Amino acid sequence: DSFLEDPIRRPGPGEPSLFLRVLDGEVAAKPPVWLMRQAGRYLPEYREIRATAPTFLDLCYDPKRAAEVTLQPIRRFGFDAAILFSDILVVPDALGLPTAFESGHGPKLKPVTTAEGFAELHGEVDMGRLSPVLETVERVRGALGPETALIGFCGAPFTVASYMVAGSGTPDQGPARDLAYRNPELFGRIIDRVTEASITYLSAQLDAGADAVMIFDSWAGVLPRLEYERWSQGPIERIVAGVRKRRPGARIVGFPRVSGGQLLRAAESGVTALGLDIFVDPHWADSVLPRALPVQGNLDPKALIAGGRALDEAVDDIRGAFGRRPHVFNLGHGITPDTPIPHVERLVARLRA
Ligand code: 1CP
Repeated sequence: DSFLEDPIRRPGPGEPSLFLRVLDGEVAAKPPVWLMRQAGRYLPEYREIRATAPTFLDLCYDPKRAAEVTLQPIRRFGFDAAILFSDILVVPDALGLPTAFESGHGPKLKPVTTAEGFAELHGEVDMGRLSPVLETVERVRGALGPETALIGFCGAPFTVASYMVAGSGTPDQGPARDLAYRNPELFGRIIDRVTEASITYLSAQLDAGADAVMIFDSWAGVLPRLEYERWSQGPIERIVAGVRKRRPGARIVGFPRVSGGQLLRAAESGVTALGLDIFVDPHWADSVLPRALPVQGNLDPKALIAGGRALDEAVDDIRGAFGRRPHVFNLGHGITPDTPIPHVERLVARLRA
């Protein structure tokens, strides 16, 4: 494969992954780097393959093509980690909830708002439905050298449930928050079903060859303390414990998009490392988080679009803040389609200079 000769890669082909060493507690002189949503529309080679699949979900369930788009950013930029190409909403889909992605309109699911609606879900996640995703993991792991880690993922129960209740994206997950107050018993059953499914699904991804898994809790920040504890923190702790019971030592990265005290709580959930979003001040985070806890993040995707001096300054500020702890460089949110490819190259070159 051409990317094995890429001169910007460190460590060399066949050497152990720097990403995994940092998750295991090493402070690297030059941080490993990957970018959330790194397989995506800013890449012409992604757009070409995306155009051959009728829907986004078809691409997620096509192991050959999903593996190919997972590998594209590794070939082009030599990132230290690949992330499985899929979506957090394949879990509701595999729980029997009709799930679709309409081009340009985001996800559409059949909303679950009543006991009758909940009763239509499968009792357990249908792993047959998810077997193409696990085949993608196997294919990607087989194509990568040991110097590149493979990250699997799922959504956190609150974030996934919020789409199941609303049936689509919303500005602030109002429908899920209302249901959680109005009918906590029903909302709790949805959360529990997703929690169990996530334990099964993440364990299967690790068995298929994922080196680490990430739990995306993109919407936890809309919850006040008591609701956060009940619907976000508790279920994530159960996932961490459940996966580790099956897979002792499993590396699990949390991505709680929360602020202040809840970030400190998230650090206590048992995760191996914490992903930080763009609103977290890296200097503050470094001063309050446990000294040995690895962190990941948290460049503003807008700085990557801007490029030039603004990009360099933002990168150096984050590196400076996290220079004394295990740190994986990443964005604080997903890369967007309008990101110039030369700016991504500039970022990687600066981190490795
Ligand atoms: O072609 C298209 O229209 C599909 C766009 C797309 C892509 C490329 C969606 C729809 N999902 C994805 C991939 C995806 N989603 C990955 C792949 C790995 C990567 O390269 O990083 C991952 C990790 C996700 C995770 C995800 N999906 C999250 C959590 C992270 C985040 O961005 O906050 C969430 C909230 C989703 C739901 C989702 N899927 C897609 C969209 C447009 C959305 C957001 C819907 C909304 O809230 O309006």
